[in-house]
Amino acid sequence: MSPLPQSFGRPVSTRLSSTRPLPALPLSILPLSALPVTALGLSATLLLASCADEGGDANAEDEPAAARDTTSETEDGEASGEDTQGQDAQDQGSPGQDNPGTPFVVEELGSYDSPWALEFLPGTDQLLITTQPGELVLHSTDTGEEIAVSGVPDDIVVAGQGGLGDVVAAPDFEQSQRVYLSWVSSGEGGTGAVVGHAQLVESGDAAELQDLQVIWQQDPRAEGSGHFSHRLAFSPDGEHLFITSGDRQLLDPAQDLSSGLGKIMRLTPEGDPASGNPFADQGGVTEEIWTYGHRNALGIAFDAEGRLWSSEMGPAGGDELNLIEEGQNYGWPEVSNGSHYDGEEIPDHTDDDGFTAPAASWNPAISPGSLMIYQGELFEEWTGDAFLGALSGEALVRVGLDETSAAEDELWEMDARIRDLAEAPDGSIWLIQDGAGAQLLRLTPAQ
Ligand SMILES: [Ca+2]
Ligand SMILES: [Ca+2]
Repeated sequence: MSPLPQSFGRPVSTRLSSTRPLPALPLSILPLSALPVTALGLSATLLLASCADEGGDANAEDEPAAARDTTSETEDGEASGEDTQGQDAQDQGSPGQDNPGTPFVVEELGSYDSPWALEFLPGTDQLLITTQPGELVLHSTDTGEEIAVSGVPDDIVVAGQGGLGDVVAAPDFEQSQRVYLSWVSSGEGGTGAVVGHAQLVESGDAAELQDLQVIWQQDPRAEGSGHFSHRLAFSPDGEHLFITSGDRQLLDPAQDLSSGLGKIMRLTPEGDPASGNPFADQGGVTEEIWTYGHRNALGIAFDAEGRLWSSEMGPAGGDELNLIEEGQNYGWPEVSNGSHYDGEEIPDHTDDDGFTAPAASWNPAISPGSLMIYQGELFEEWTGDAFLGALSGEALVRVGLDETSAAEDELWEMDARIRDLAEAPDGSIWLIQDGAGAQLLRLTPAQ
């Protein structure tokens, strides 16, 4: 494989995706001369995409025999960690680095083993960090001091894409000190994501979770260790908890309203189906469903106007950013702007196929592992924009949003898989890399 591009945070200005209703522009038909600065990055992405196919095949034995949507142990078919980080990656993220032409300065603030989620705790100077193997770390943004939080769930299954997952603060965190966590556990039928809440109690230089209660269980469980999704978001009014529930690489359940897989759920803060859900009259797990036809939605976030967006990892190509609206069917696995890993084409989204098309899509894949919608003012040009952290794409992607459409505006190569991102209270943007030795990064405007 050719070496990956060496620049760090290099700006790439071209648009790789379309705005609805224009069809996605397949990069493969662009003449080489039409590929600007991004050529290196695109080539690398294409190369990685082909590796992903091999990874999928090589690891097929890990997956259910019935599943054809096989990938290796990470969501996007890539090996995580050192294998995919260029030799120079560690050298290029030196604290306070300011690359000419890049609108941000990058500081490295710590190193973690396979981190998964970041959450700034309202009313504090603290950041919570989860790691897939099951650590919960309280990081002081003032001093950099860290506390390992005790009392994390003791039934976490760490395998494949499974482990400790997302963390969000309850809407009333400043009064309740309640946090919500997702993780993977096992039981009859296999593994599945669960969501629970607990009180985060600090005393002196220690912190622990107390009164941990599981409030939601992905239904059904399934064999294998892929596509749990289990990202969490609260509605701005604090009334509803949204959970992404992946298709577990089983594909067809995403279209089956009697299955809880391949869905986005809308619940009360106590984990019950929210009243007014679109399929509530069908009972059972169907009562929880807000939208369906999803594959592996690893990002979910509200914008300042109260619209809900979700990023979704597609198969070979076909990554999506979707505007999430009640009762809509987002098409997986019937339609996708990508293809199956074995090369078989899946019909693309069209205007009249009865499915809700993505607001933006990517082909080749960037593998969005996270979504944040920027509401700060420190980066004054970016208020209201969506940011995606790309795993195989090893990039930070900025997407302009309007009421129903979206278009990629900028892509900065970060030379490392990006697992999650969050906006700090001061408007700085924090990223965390993926895999072993993953760095916590703080981005502030370049002077
Ligand atoms: Ca779709
Ligand atoms: Ca397709």
